[in-house]
Amino acid sequence: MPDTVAPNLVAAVSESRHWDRMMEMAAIGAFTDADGNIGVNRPCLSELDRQARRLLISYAQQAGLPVSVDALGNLFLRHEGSDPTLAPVLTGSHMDSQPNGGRFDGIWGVMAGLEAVQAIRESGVATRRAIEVVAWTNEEGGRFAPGCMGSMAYAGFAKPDTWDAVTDLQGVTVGDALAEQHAAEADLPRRPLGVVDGIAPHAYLEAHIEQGPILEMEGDEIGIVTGIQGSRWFLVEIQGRTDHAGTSPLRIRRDAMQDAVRAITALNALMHDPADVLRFTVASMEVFPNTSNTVADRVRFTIDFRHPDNEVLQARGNAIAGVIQAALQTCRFTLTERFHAVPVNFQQEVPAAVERAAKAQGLRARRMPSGAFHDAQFMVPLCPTGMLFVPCRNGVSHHPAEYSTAAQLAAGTRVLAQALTELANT
Ligand code: HGY
Ligand code: MN
Ligand code: MN
Repeated sequence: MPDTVAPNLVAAVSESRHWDRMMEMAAIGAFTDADGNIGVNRPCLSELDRQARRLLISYAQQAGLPVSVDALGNLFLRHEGSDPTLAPVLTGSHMDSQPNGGRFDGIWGVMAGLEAVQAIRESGVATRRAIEVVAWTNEEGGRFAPGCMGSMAYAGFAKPDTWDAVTDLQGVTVGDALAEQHAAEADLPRRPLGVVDGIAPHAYLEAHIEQGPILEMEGDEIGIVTGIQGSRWFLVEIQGRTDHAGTSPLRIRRDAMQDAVRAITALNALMHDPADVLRFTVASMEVFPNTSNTVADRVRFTIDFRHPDNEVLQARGNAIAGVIQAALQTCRFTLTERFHAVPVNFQQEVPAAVERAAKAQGLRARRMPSGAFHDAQFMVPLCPTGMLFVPCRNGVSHHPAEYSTAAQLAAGTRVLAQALTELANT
């Protein structure tokens, strides 16, 4: 597509309709925090998730988009192209949120895809290829670890039943939660999981809030995402013995809490990076039996480790077990790797289409990597893949204060609509 704006397409993107729908969606799982911020807690495969999906389906029906769902619960809205023999272009993101999440992470990419496709249809702009808007199951990994289950299974990184036995904190398994979802959505047409008859998508473009401060700080309106850093998740369990806090001498204790502190301190040293590029986070911990006057016999904690350089990601990640072993004084431990996403660089086609659309629409755009992982990470081996970002206030995300304006979301959606149109006509 030449570097020109498709004026009727850009005009067909409705800022007010898009914002109103975003706020209607944000009401599902909404809560207000102590500072008055409105957040969202919408776990994957929950009743709230199903309410949000039903609302999305109602919007799709208004727009004339048939829906379908696959074995992992990935939900697809389809806009037919003029040539059904051609592979479709995919766009979308996720609808599940963090437990203390915001109103824009993930869901904006799904709603922007819907608004972009609806604008394409209302503007009469023709596309040779179909465009499918997808809502991926469990991107966050908050309720069930790991994240990106739906996109990993779709792209063939894992078999669909890989996580069936994984449980949430209430002991519900992924298998049971998925079965409940399928039963509640039995009216939706089922589609095969993943690439069918070898026909991979022609391209994948995901719209997402930046979740960082760069665009806002630099006064840019669109992020042309060049790639995504690598992420590795681990679960560590330190195993000791319970004892009475008042009677057991320290010299005989096998205190899982004390050894967990030693292990985390040693891991901080392993993960030290003066350049502050490496990301190392321990943010979830369970203590057993978790009473003040009984020595802990088990402590479970999570590791979220990220880096853009795969050599560092592999070397430091593979050193974790030895560092923990050396740090423990009286306990044993187990280490389970739950997520492993290598760094990806997007092929040039999709970022170039985003850049052309942003330029044609007179928007300030910058090329930048993503610190957050996304479903797009797993689409790269399948097809030309890319993402576009819009700014979010103070770069805040995974928090109720997460915020982007109606104008920012509409600008991102107009770029998405134009880039999707170009990709669907190549
Ligand atoms: O954790 C992440 O990077 C993503 O926001 N789920
Ligand atoms: Mn996200
Ligand atoms: Mn997120």
